[in-house]
Amino acid sequence: MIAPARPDLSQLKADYDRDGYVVVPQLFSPTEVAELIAAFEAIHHAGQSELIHTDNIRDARDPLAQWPRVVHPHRFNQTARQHLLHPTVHDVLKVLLDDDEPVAAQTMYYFKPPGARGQALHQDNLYLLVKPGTCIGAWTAMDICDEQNGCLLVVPGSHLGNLVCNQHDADTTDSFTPNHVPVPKGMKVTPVRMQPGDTLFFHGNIIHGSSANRHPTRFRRSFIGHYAAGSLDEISKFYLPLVRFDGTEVEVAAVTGGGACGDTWIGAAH
Ligand SMILES: O=C(O)CCC(=O)C(=O)O
Repeated sequence: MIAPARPDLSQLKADYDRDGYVVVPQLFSPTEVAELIAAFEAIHHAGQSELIHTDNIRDARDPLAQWPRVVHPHRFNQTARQHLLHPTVHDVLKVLLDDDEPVAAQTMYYFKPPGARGQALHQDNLYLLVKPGTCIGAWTAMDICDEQNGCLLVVPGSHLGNLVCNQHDADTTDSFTPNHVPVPKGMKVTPVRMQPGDTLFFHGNIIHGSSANRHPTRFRRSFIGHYAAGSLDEISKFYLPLVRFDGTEVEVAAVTGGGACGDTWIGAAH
């Protein structure tokens, strides 16, 4: 097997600063992808995915009721924790964070089976409330992701704007979240097509989301970590304790409000 080339970190940083996101192809090896898929199949079949989220599920036949996403699996599953702290993810984050040592705040795993609704356009730092605003997501594809099965959508350059608290109603036939952030004038929604093992790094202020999985048979599984610069002052309480890349845990000041990405936002004491 040909080992994936080490990413050109200075080019990644330039692209990330300009667009608010960047994809590192094949950051996770086929073995690592297979380990994650197996771990989350087991979590699903053990019923550990029904943690805290209702996700505006309609009824028991809703694909999201049958395959609920998993939030914070690093708190109870070693495979999730180990991949959250992946050494290459660390190296990329460190460059994107101008050499600040990253800390991990959240893991999520989306199964997104055929027919599942997506997540309307939003900005993650409205949920994490990281201050200063250094929040970064690392979203790794477990399957081929494209427009048919509801790949991630980003609005390049939108990370340079502020958080938009005044949101609009979303189309809840396409999204399990009820609100969306409008696309700023002159900007465009761009689909991010990915292969299994590719990791998309995206800024906490970038407007992003996904549409429903309209493919008749393909899942769109993804493993997601959220991170911040270790010099942060505060974060929403939901994300504490944070985890350093050496595995130790750390507390910082907790902000009221925020919550798991995708939960209806209940407002924060800014
Ligand atoms: O995977 C998706 O459809 C949305 C994920 C997302 O918005 C996020 O990880 O912040």
